[in-house]
Amino acid sequence: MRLETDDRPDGVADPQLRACVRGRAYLRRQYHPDRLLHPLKRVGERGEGRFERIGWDEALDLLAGEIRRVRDTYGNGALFVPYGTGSYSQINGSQTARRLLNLYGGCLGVWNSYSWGAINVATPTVYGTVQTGNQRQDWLNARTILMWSWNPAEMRDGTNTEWFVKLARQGGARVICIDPRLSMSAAALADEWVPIRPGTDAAMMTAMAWVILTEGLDDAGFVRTHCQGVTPEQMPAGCEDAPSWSDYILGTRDGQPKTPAWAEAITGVPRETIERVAREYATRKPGVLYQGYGMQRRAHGEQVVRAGAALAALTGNVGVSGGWAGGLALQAPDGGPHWNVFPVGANPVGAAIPCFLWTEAVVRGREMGAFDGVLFGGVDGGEGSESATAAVRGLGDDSGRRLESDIRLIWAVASNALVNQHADINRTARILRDESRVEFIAVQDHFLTPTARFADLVLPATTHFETWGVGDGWKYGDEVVLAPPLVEPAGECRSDYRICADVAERLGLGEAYTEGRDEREWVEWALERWRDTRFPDLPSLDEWEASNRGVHSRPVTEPAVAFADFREDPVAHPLPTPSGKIEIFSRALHDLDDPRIPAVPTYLPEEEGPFGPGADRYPLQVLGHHAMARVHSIHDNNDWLQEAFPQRVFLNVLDARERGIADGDEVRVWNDRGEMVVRCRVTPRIMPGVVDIPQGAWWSPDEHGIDRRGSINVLTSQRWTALAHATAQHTAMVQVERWPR
Ligand SMILES: Nc1nc2c(c(=O)[nH]1)N[C@H]1C(S)=C(S)[C@@H](COP(=O)(O)OP(=O)(O)OC[C@H]3O[C@@H](n4cnc5c(=O)[nH]c(N)nc54)[C@H](O)[C@@H]3O)O[C@H]1N2
Ligand SMILES: Nc1nc2c(c(=O)[nH]1)N[C@H]1C(S)=C(S)[C@@H](COP(=O)(O)OP(=O)(O)OC[C@H]3O[C@@H](n4cnc5c(=O)[nH]c(N)nc54)[C@H](O)[C@@H]3O)O[C@H]1N2
Ligand SMILES: [Mo]
Repeated sequence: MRLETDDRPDGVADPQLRACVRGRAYLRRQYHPDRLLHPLKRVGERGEGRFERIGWDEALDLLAGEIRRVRDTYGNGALFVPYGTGSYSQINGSQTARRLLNLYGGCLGVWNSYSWGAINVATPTVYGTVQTGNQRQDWLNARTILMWSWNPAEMRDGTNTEWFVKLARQGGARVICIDPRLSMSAAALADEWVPIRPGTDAAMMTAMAWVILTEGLDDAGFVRTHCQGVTPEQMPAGCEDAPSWSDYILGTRDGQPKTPAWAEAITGVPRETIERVAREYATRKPGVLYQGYGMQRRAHGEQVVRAGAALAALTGNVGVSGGWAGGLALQAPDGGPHWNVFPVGANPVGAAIPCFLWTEAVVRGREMGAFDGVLFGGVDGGEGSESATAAVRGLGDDSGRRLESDIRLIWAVASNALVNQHADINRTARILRDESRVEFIAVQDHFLTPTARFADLVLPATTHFETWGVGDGWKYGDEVVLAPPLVEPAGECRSDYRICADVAERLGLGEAYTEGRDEREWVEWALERWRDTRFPDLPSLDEWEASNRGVHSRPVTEPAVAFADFREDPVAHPLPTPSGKIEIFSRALHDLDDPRIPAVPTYLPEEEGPFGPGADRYPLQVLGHHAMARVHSIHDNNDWLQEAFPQRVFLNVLDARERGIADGDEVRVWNDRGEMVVRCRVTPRIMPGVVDIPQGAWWSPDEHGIDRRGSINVLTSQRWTALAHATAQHTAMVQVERWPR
């Protein structure tokens, strides 16, 4: 079989979905000699990776039997399907297992994501919704674009997103990239790179606000009519004495004006640069301050989200064409192509943990309540304003309710987040090895991943080339993508849907699960849903198949602008916030009365950071960016991509010289949580004091437990953010030395 890219006619309203390097290299993965071909049962110790081949009947009996046993012993709340993004097809991936367990009386739910944990919760505290984005075509109207912690040239943020930035720049926008790394985006898309010390962006943003306020560059009219809490006159009733955002910026209460000089010492960005970027953003309007997610996967991730959105409001860039409100920025007005139509059903257990806290739910589930971010009462699922707002409400009010059980059974479908993608791998591995905690682990994947090595039962799944599927454009773009089976399943592989249907049969739920449909009929079912909602012209599946095309799109001729009606008339079209305005001061946060969750956007220093107590032993900040070679851990075993993008520890020339390290040397990277030995790349494309280990390499410990492949999560920590209970994986400090010493 050959793979080709989309070659429909091209244009701004309806661009071709141009294949990325990972897509083009997919055949090497599809026909990989290490594909799982048969069900496997563990024979060695858990995590050791020794298995024996078994038949499908034995495998399905075992899984169904364990689900029943654990349910009967501990209740449905002991069953758990972890976060997993491996499949973006409606009828494959983890939702197929969720549907089954929900029919079987439910399971412990998850909400939020590893991707957008903090931004998903922080955005509604400002705007009341996560649908804060204009459609990308509108970037062509921008005059300034700040790519803040945003790297779309390398990380796929909707197909063609980087192309739209390029077009905007060709049309006259000035583009500035603010990132500790001279990323591919900084190199290829930007006029200027501003390196910044990781975790300090909120300080630079605050100093920009200082410049804008003290030089009178703010849009005072917009602030007066559309915002809450920028100035002391704008405080909500009952909070008149609390500090407003300008009190914080000007230092009227704490005596510290947040000047560019103040921020320079924190961020490492020269004060003149901060002043210039502030003036440019406030005067070269309209402007986009795009908030990437790298900087919110950190200890105080919520603050940087709120600060960036506040800058957009302060400069009146909200609700205008060419502007950008900031925040999570799903497309207005309806969230864009980002839906799950496959019916997982209601979860009778009615409790969902923040996805990042699953190891906590293994160790101390029965102690976990709303203060741990647990949502009770039926709010389940991934992202969304509803769950985010419910979580904030829940923090302040502990009803005394707890989870009914610790996690006792894990069924991981399309997930490498049990081990590889979750933080602090060595800790996770210790927890999973203890069979007195999680009693049964089933993993469904294409390869024996680091997660699958911890399974008691491994089930081989088909790839999206081997079964029916259908997906959408993910976040930006407006299209439905059909994925028909193109090749026969490898070995004995079965689709996720078929596996779940067969387990359902054994639990007496066969008919309830399938409703009489096979994979193809569920695709038809999904198309009908979309035809009734967003894509009225969607062909029938028969017609679509006959056309021999894979993509159905809805051209964007008049790009939507988020909050345009609110901008026009804030009284007639209030925001879904408590005040109806943009809440720079949030009363809901104020009422939490927690210094880690201030009511106005605030720079909070990271405890594990260059100014923190451990910096003498571990002086370097470590990041793991989303790299071109992989989708997380997917493709780590793809030889073409490995050849083009070998895994390296990226290290600045000055840091290397200080340690006697030369380009290409093996280096040891370590902290108290773990260590690795990998080759390094010495480069000026990362700022001094920061090292980058692209996330997603498969954890490969040697006999001493030292990772030999560069799997960053041996170094990251299980710390979560205060408000969202979101992952803070990018906040970690390490030391580096030449290896062998
Ligand atoms: N090729 C590829 N594309 C992907 C993925 C992939 O694995 N591979 N994963 C997809 C998924 S699921 C997601 S959630 C998204 C993730 O998208 P992001 O989270 O936005 O990606 P990251 O690479 O983590 O971070 C973006 C940039 O932020 C920088 N950065 C890190 N910390 C800081 C900081 O403190 N301050 C500043 N200013 N910059 C910082 C990094 O150097 C990086 O260049 O990507 C999606 N697209
Ligand atoms: N340090 C650090 N850690 C991170 C991040 C970071 O920035 N830094 N990013 C985080 C983010 S944003 C995310 S989204 C997570 C991602 O974490 P995961 O969702 O675990 O993502 P993947 O590593 O891509 O693992 C997906 C697995 O699904 C399998 N798979 C693919 N298709 C199918 C299918 O159709 N069926 C089945 N059964 N299996 C399939 C793949 O082989 C792969 O093993 O990682 C998080 N971890
Ligand atoms: Mo993600």
